[in-house]
Amino acid sequence: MATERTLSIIKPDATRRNLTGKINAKFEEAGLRIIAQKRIKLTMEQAGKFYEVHKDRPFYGELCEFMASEPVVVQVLEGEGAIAKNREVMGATNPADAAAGTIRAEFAESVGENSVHGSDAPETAAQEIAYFFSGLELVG
Ligand code: RTP
Ligand code: MG
Repeated sequence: MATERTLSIIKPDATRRNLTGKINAKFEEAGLRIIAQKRIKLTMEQAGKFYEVHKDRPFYGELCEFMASEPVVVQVLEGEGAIAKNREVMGATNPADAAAGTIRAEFAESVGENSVHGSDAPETAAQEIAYFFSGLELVG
């Protein structure tokens, strides 16, 4: 399997509870290397553009407000099959369905406030990484 990069976001419910270190430990234990990372506060406009794919879903407004409510940590994870591996470590969107030991099973508060985001495919990973990071910030 090829080395990949994926975009991860530690969401406001997790940064608020000081869970960044515990979540990063899960990534690193799974063999994902954090090759870029920064803490930022999204505007509503930036959150809306990031989640534009969901703009017609009923939860879109709530999702954007949540993502812009408090700081997030955006990061790039690198490793063998990083996109799928990250989603495995994250667990299912709804923490009630997430496998034991996953980030969402351990830390998520609800289906909306679910602690982490991870890209879902190579094309979206490339777009999402470019949304937050310049090439010079990616030190593999
Ligand atoms: P993400 O994009 O954040 O990594 O999460 P995901 O792929 O597991 O889930 P997705 O379907 O892409 O949904 C994006 C985010 O929208 C919020 N959501 N709320 N209230 C709801 O029913 C609902 N459904 C989704 C979650 O924050 C989800 O992660
Ligand atoms: Mg998604």
